[in-house]
Formats: sequence, C-alpha cells, structure tokens
Amino acid sequence: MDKYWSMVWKLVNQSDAILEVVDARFPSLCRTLSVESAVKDANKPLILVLNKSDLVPREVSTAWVEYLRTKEKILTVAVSSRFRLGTGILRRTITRSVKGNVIISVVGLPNTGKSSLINILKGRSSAPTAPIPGYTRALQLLRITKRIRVYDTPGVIPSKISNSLRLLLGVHNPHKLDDPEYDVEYLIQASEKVAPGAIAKHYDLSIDDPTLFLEELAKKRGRLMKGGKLNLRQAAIDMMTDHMNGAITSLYESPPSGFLTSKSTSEDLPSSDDST
Ligand SMILES: Nc1nc2c(ncn2[C@@H]2O[C@H](COP(=O)(O)OP(=O)(O)OP(=O)(O)O)[C@@H](O)[C@H]2O)c(=O)[nH]1
Ligand SMILES: [Mg+2]
Repeated sequence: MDKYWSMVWKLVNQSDAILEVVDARFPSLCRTLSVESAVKDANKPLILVLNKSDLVPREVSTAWVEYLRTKEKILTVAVSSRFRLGTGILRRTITRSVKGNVIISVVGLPNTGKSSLINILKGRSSAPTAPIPGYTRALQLLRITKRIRVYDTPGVIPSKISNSLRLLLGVHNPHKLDDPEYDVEYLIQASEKVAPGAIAKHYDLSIDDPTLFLEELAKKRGRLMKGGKLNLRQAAIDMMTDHMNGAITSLYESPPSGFLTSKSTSEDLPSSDDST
C-alpha cells in the first residue's frame, strides 16, 4: 500500500464522515471514485462539496447538485468559501449526518479549496490557505465547533491523473512549470474536451494553432521581451493564471442533460451565511 492509500485508509477509519471537496467547475473530473468507494465500504457518510461555485453560473451548480443527489444518491452541497455561500446548508448537512463528538476528514485534489472551506466553517483563519497548490503539507486536526473536529488533508494526487487533467484542475503553479508553452497545449486540448470553444471565446482568438494563439495573446497583453520579441512563456503563464483564477468564465463541465432546466428547491441554492 503506498503512502496515499495508507493515508486514505487511516482517514476513513478514523473519521465519522468524509467531506470530499471538488472544484465546482469540474465536479465529475475531480471526484476520486476509489476514495468514495473506500468511504462507502466503511459505511461512513460522504458529503460532496462543490466548492468555488462562484466560478460557475448558479444554475450550473444547482443542476450538478440535483444530478448528484438524485441520480448518484450522494449528499451534495454547492458552496463558495471565497464568498461564504452555501455554508449554512453545509453545516446543516453535516449536523444531520453525524451526531455527538465527531471527527470529519476533508479530502480532495490539491487546490480545490479544502483549507479555505475549513476556515469558513470555523469562522476564523486557522487552516493555512494559499494560491499555490500543494500548500497544506501535513495532516492537521482543527476544531470547527464544540463537537466537530476536522482533519485538513494535504492534496495528494492519485498517480493515474493525466498531465492535461492536472493542468485543467489548476494543480500546477504556472510559474514553476519548466515549459508552460508546451503545457498550454495540453490545457487547451483538455479544455476543448470539457467545454469546446470556451478559451477561443474568452480571448477572442483562434486556438487551432497553440503557438499562434500564444503569439496573439502576447501581442494583446503587451508581453514583450527586451528587443521587442514576443514573450510566449509569459503569455502561457498568463493564460494558465487566468484559468486558475476562473477568468475563463465558460470553462466548466456542463451538467448532465436534463438537469440544467430542472426545478430546484430553495435548499439547493447557495445562500449567504454569516452565522459563523
Ligand atoms: N474563486 C474561489 N476561489 C477559492 C475558493 N476557495 C478557495 N479558493 C482559492 O483556491 C486556492 C486554493 O485554496 P486552498 O484552500 O489553499 O486549497 P486546498 O484544497 O487546501 O489546497 P492544498 O492544501 O494545496 O491541497 C486559493 O487561491 C483560494 O483562495 C472559492 O470558493 N472560490
Ligand atoms: Mg490546504
């Protein structure tokens, strides 16, 4: 058993419930089904949290919640840790799922906002967060209420995740990539599979030839090196940073057909909660 799996098993067995945090832009791509089945086998409650829901239209996150709840039978809540949305519903979902003094593990791919979510639930900053993925290094046990403690886990990527998926999920710090121009090609390819046309629409540029795309983007952004040569590396970093910040607004996984228009109850809608 590798380090990743021994941590998963330890967490699942030591916890009374698991919160799986996914990026609301890519709910199905972010899910770690092997972890979910370990939770199911251990007969522990699983709550799926679609975080960063501020980065998708409200009807999109609502449709995903509806789909995951009704078709996949998973307790799902959409939240935005950044804007403190949906946290009241999440708190209620937790307290309905587990009684007494409990420990909850917060798991999920790097940079999905696990530490930010814990900070919001806790009401004051205690789980360090950072824009740089892979920031939480060690397991931390934090108290969020009198009777609820949570494990904040380091983002550990299952090894089978492809490079393009890592790029799509913003797992890499663009400034630390050896060759961001090369990686942008993977990001474009992956984006085209998830949300065809989203990048071209955002930049109003053709993406058919990634090098030409970077040249045009460098021109638009005034990214020039000494001597006036276009700085394609910086253009690539810009594009990846835009993506990590959610600036490419239509780059998200569409909910399964039929759910986007379906009616939702007010419980499904993230709402402001300042009762922390
Ligand atoms: N737009 C938006 N950004 C968020 C939200 N939650 C977290 N972030 C940002 O996402 C980045 C990562 O947040 P963290 O809370 O450190 O993520 P993490 O899952 O703990 O990351 P690791 O510890 O590296 O696994 C930071 O730049 C946060 O500001 C959210 O709800 N909306
Ligand atoms: Mg963290």
